[in-house]
Amino acid sequence: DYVELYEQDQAKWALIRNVNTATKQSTLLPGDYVWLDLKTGREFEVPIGAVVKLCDSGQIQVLDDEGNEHWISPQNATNIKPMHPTSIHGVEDMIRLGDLNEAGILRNLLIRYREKLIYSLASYFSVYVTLPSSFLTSYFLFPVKTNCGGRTYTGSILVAVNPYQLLPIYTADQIRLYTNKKIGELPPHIFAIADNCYFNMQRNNRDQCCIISGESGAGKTESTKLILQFLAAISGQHSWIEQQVLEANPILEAFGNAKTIRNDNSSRFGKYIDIHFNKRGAIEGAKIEQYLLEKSRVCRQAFDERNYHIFYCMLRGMTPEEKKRLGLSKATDYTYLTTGKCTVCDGRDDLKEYSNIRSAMKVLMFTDKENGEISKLLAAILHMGNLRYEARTYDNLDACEVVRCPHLTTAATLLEVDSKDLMNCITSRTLITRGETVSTPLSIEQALDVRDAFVKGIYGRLFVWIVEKINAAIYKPPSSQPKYIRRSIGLLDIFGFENFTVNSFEQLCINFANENLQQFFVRHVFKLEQEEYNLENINWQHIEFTDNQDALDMIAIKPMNIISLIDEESKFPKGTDTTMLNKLNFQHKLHANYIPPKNNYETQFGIQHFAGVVFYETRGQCHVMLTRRDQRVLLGGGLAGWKEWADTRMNRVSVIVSPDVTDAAAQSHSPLQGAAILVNSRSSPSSQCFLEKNRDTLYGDIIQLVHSSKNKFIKQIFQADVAMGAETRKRSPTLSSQFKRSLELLMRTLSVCQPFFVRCIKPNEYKKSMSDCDDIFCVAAARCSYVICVIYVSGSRTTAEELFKGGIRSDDDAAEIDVRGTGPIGWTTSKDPAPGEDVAYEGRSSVSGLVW
Ligand code: AOV
Ligand code: MG
Repeated sequence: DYVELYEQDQAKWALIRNVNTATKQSTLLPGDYVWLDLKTGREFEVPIGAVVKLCDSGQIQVLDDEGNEHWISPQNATNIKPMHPTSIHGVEDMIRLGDLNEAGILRNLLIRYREKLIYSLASYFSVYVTLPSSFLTSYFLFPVKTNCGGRTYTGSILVAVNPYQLLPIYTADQIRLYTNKKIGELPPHIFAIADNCYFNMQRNNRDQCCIISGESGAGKTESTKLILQFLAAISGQHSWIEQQVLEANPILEAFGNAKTIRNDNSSRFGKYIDIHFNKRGAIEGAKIEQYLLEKSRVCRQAFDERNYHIFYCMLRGMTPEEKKRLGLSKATDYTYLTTGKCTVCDGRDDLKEYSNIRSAMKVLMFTDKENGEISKLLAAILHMGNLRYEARTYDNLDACEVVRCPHLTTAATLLEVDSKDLMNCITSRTLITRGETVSTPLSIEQALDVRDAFVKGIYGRLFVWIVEKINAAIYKPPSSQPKYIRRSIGLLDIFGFENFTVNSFEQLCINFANENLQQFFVRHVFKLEQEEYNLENINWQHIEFTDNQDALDMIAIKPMNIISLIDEESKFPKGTDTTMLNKLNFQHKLHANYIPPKNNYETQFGIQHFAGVVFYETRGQCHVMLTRRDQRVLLGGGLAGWKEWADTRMNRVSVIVSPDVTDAAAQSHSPLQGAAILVNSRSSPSSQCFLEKNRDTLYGDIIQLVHSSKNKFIKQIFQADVAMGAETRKRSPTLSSQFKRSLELLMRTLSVCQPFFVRCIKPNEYKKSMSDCDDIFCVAAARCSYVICVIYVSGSRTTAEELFKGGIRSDDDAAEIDVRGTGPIGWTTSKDPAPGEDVAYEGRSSVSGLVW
């Protein structure tokens, strides 16, 4: 049908085109629709739709889609083109667009969105997209004319634009309406995808999967939940197991989601839910796979972001007695919950959520005892975060002590360890050299790192335990009945492509995952199709497409790939960020997808991903740190917000400049004032750097401490670590190799399924509903969602450098520091301090900055 429609449209279109070229603009009449290419020079520029209002003595007045009027003179006639009839009111399946280009797709999404039609289809049996070297994407039609082997279409991508409001389209009636229909029979809907998954599974006796992608806040998690809801409704009889599968979500979200600047309920982990169906097509169980929880969030959040929901819910929802038992008070009292200066989230009721979480946990068979143990660990984390340190010097070594306070003893009690042992563990480190054990003190910075690593270790393992617990309730091993093979539908809700001001190891992993998915998509839509057509001797026009195989090879597949080099360096005792970067450069500097640092000072490397270039910072975060000899903190002015946080953290001020400094923070804190020295941790031992993040190991002392605990639960979640022994632990798989392996497994699972693709799109950056549709309407988002094969460069590039533009001035003008910067987090002072040097500004009170 599509071919026919396409041909009809083409014929009409050719007619219009001929008429127009023959008579130029004179054919335009009021009421006609046109494309207007305004050439404003904006970054993401595409022609915009407009309607002709007046034609007056050669001039044409038009009203564009954004409501602006323009006068166009015939000289500018090249900027104006008639619109294809299909683009005027929009079409459900974008393959039908006569103007099948970026502008056409975007306008189609826009006008449908304005009518609250958030779903559209992009059938790809005949449309595909290619990305030429120019920025604008061009489109080719793929006319499949001959024998299609009985196929009506190859597949469709569902495009979903986030409505940011509850639409009345998810009712039981709608579920019934969409049950057992062909795609295209009813208006596009997420339920249509779910329905097709289900009936395809039944009809073809094949496993299905649904790959849901899009940038943060675009609606992936909500789409996943809607598909689950649909499947639960059509599969059956409101069984206990169905309810359990549905109730797994609130628990996962409580522990794995958080408010970020992009999404109030952002998933900070990836997940694959495999839903199993029995012979009769009823849900008989499910299995959840989780990927790479963002652990750093437990200790630190960017401005205006929160820690994981569970902490705030717990503090709002627990009874006073429960809180008393755990020594807890309110969210604002905890350092770990306030580094983003935000403890509440509009539109979220933490109190109500807490009771939902608790009841979900009941459904999934968490015992009261287990819940109690989980709360104890969460409380211990909060107490640990409130510990304060004081600097000391022993034998000329930098050392520190934990200031005696109730938090230390409470944390120790909750973890059921000796408080002295706990203190020793986080202020010193045992080294074994030539059979002798020596205890060396840790500096404040190292001590903070060790403590944070411990806390992240606890939370990460707790999360894994929770997922296992859920699986224990919902997963049923396949029955041993010989004839029947159980069928399943898998839903993949993974973190989208990320490109921040400063990107680190996590972004590399996330983007690597997205490269994999893109390759899967490309293979499925283009490569395999072509091979099949060749086999079937179908006459098809050669199509070009952007294959990201090269990038993927460089990142993780070919010998000496980036991940393997990072891994090798992580295992190498003398490896540092610098040696790692050198190896990467040496190996890949000539690769088309690799962008080496411009000079020896730069500490970042770039990768040309399918969705744009991303620069990865190999070094730890850079710090602003400031002390005065009398320990009085000098930061003031615009940094007030950060100061409080820093104050509670330690006597000295340490402000993390990046990547935590967000655009929002920059606005509210600029101009930054206060004496500050931007300190750069060139060879930081900090857990923030690439290699350390990849190693992801805990010191033996910590494991020893856990081993000594009387708390069975913590011992259980650390079981594997304790069992390992020091030597094996050193050789235990790095984070990236684990992640790579789980991705390989995932890709293998997906490759035997029939896939469906859902591309979620975010209409604006403000988490707002219909009224606020970005003027350029998410061109960037559309790209990122690969509706249009993507180029996406994340919006603004606020860097520490810009942030500190104009220099930082101290309260008493003690030192004026000119922060010029070489890279995004580069810095210089009027007198460059060397790492480790204590800089005092002569003749000016007693300001000093410590460089480390
Ligand atoms: P994400 O999963 O794609 O982001 P979500 O699915 O959490 O994004 O969606 C973000 C928010 O958008 C939700 O909390 C809803 O308020 C709203 N929303 C999304 N889809 C719908 C819909 N169909 N109807 C109504 N509201 C919707 V992230 O997890 O951050 O990448 O890591
Ligand atoms: Mg999500």
